[in-house]
Order: sequence, then structure tokens, then C-alpha cells
Amino acid sequence: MTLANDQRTQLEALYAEMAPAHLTPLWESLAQLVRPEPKSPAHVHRWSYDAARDYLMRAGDLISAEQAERRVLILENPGMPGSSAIVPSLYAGLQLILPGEIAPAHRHAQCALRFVMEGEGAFTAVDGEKAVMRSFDLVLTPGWQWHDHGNPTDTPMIWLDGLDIPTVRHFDASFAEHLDVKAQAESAPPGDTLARYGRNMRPIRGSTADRRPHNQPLFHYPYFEWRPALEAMARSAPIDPHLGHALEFLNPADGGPVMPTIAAHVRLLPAGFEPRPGASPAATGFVGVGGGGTALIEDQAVTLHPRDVFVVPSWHRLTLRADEQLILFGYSDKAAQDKLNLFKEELA
Ligand code: 1HN
Repeated sequence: MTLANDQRTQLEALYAEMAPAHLTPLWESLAQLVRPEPKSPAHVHRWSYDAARDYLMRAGDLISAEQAERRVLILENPGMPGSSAIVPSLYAGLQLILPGEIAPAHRHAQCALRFVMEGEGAFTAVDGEKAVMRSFDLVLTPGWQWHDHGNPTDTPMIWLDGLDIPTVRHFDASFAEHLDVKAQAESAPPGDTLARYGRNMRPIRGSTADRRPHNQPLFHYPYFEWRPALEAMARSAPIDPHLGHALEFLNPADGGPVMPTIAAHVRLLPAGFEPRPGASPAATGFVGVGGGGTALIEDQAVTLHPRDVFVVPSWHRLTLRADEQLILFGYSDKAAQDKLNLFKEELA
């Protein structure tokens, strides 16, 4: 916008006068507000698991899980200091629970997923049923379902927490409460929900066996189930030129993404496979599960190691290269963007 000098002077005077009335001129900010293309404040970034783990274990010497409520190091995007966000819509953290510890029961409006980094045998209890966790299991605590964690084993357990905290904050919709006992009473034996709702079946609606919330019954997607499914797909299916072999985790209630705001998937890229680049609106946090390679995100190369976490902000072009067979887990805001009609893909 080009303005004559005296026009600019008079406008500035007008802005100064109206500022105390909390009024501002749209024409000064329109181009920033309604951009021709997205411009994320989030940076491309990778967190080394080994480095983060060292800090987390040192925190473990200084504060208990019970004291902290949740002993978590937040993975904060370097482009968004102070936001507690990995991308504008999502949160990520690394949580440690040491042998013998518990993290007390609470529930909140935010949806959470856990992706296990190391350890075996600690649990998350969801509405009183334990999901006993192993490395690379996916466990959900959907919004407003009670959850506590415990580690009865003799080794530390660490997982990635992925939540929709910034999205809920955006809508000013956060509610939370604590249970007045530390751990929930057991409502069902471990594995009960997987048996009832996790095999493409469900108890007859309204029967006494139908005990989980209808919109969000399932909360455990074990590694020993998803890994063979992905490997079998890789043996037989034609490969998608953009994604490699990819499987999305589903909510069996509606065949949609795992939670209303968050979608999650795993993918396998055979050694030497170089997918065609693709950009999508889904801001995604990835975890390396196996193998190695490189992620080229726009013009930044990120070396991929198992358990490292890296982030691809919305509409950043991603090209993955697998030096050896590469397996990745990813969670994104695609579920929310789909509902808002913002989702489309640009594939090269
Ligand atoms: C939460 O409930 C957990 O239950 C972890 O383990 C991280 C971060 C913010 C808000 C709630 C958990 C969280 C959280």
C-alpha cells in the first residue's frame, strides 16, 4: 500500500486515537491475516532421543512422577518459544516413569496418545483398564477418559506423549479433574477392550458386554499387531509413490482417525526407495522406529535414527530417503483439518 506522506501522518494519528478504544485498521494487516499461502511459525527440527533421554533421567533423580504429576520434557518448537507446542496445533513430550512409580489418575478435555520409546511392562490404565505397554505400542487416552500410569517393572519406561493441547487452548476449551484416589480401581482385566473392540468386531450394542464409550472404545494398538500388518502389506501391495507403504490407525467406532483432532499412522519405506515429494497441510511429528535414512523437508536434510523425533510443519514438502528399510510412526492434525475442510494434498 503506497500512501502520500500527509495521508500516512493523518492515518497514524487516527490509529493512535482509536487504540485506547481497542480498534485497529484491517487494511494495515490484511495481507498478513489472509495470506495467499501458509507460512508456519514452526521450524523443521529433530530431537535426538539419546540427548533428551539423558536430561529426562537426570530429572528422574530430582523429582518423582507423583510429585511432578507427569514427569515430562516438552519438545518445544524452536520457532515458537514459550508455546509448549511442537507445531501450532499439537504438543509433544517425553515422559519417564521409573520402577515402582505411579503417575496419579486424572482426566482432561485434551486428547492424548502415547508412543512407547523404551521399556516393557509399565501400563497406562484407561477408565480403570490397564494397557500393558511394550516398545512402539500406540496407546490412546481420548478426551475425558480417566488415566493413570504405573511401572511395576524394574526398568525405566519412556514414551512420547502427543496431545492436542494447543488446539484445545485455541478454543478456550480446557477442563480437567483429578481423581481423589491415586490409581483407579480395576474395571476390567488387561486386554479386555482389545478383545472386545480391537478385532473388527464389537459387543452387541446395549448388551452388558458393551462397556466402553461408543464413540471412542479402543485405546491400545500393540506393536506386535501393527508391525506384521505393515510388513505383510510391503510384501504384496504396490507401493504408493508418495507415502511408501502406509497404514493409518483407525477408530473402530467410525472408521475415522484415532481421535477427533489427531490422526496417526505408520509407514515402511524399502531400502533404496525414494518417494516422490509431497506437501500436505498436516503438521506431523514423526518418530523413527527402525532403519535409517534422510528426510528432506523443503531444503533441510534431517538424518533419521530410531527413536529420534522430527517435525514437519504444515505445508512443508517432505521427501524421505531410506538407506535401509525405514519404519516411521507419525501423528498429525489431519483429523482436525479434515473436519474444517482445510485438507487437500499437493503431490509432485
Ligand atoms: C497428560 O495428561 C499426560 O496423562 C502427559 O501422561 C502429558 C501434558 C499436558 C497435559 C496433560 C499424561 C500431558 C498431560
